[in-house]
Amino acid sequence: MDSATFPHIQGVRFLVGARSMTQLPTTGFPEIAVAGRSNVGKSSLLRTLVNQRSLVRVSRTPGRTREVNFFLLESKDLPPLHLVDLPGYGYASVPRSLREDWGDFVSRYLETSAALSLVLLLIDARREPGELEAQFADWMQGRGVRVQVVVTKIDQVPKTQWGQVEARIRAVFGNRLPRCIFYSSLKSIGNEDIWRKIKVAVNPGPVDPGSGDRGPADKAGP
Ligand SMILES: Nc1nc2c(ncn2[C@@H]2O[C@H](COP(=O)(O)OP(=O)(O)OP(=O)(O)O)[C@@H](O)[C@H]2O)c(=O)[nH]1
Ligand SMILES: [Mg+2]
Repeated sequence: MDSATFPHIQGVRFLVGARSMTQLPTTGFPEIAVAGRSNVGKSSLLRTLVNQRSLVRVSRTPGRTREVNFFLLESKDLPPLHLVDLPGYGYASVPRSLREDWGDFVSRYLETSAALSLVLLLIDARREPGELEAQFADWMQGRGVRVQVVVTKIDQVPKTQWGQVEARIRAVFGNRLPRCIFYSSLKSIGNEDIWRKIKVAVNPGPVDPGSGDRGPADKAGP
């Protein structure tokens, strides 16, 4: 799959910055959400993925994305879908009341959206993945949503150490999740891998046994 030609994007536009359940889009298009700590590179990933520098505001100061931002992506190769930029979590200096507000709404959205097809869970290559990430992945998988770990800012780590980064991720998530994707907005690394996951998530066909994907259909409990 050539990242320059897949998908053939016809249009991407900002739909809404939702702060409450009543503001969520109602079209039912599949949703691809980007989650992770503040400053991990969520907004950067989205604008690199769709190749539109001006699309999503990138933070100069962490904690900048405050709404659940919905973008409509139309392409020749995929059904219309929503890309969803979530507020970062774990940003300590945001006033507690605001954090709780966002938390409530964001949690309710993540818990209840029937259209949520895939969550890209971003982890900074230079940070240890923690309990928050593990809990988040369990929560999403528990409700049948695919989770893909994306290791961001991989340009900051020499290639000889990528194996160690992957081992640290595996130590936290074990085999519950498919292999992580290494990503860099700066160097445009990993876009193809992400599009491949999105394609599978919005067109769930038979599961490729080699892919390590654990979608809702193949997630039989013990
Ligand atoms: N070196 C490097 N820096 C990056 C990369 N992606 C993002 N950054 C930088 O990381 C900072 C945060 O990026 P954002 O995309 O705004 O992060 P975010 O997760 O959306 O942040 P919040 O909206 O605050 O939660 C910015 O200064 C970016 O320039 C990358 O691939 N490599
Ligand atoms: Mg952001």
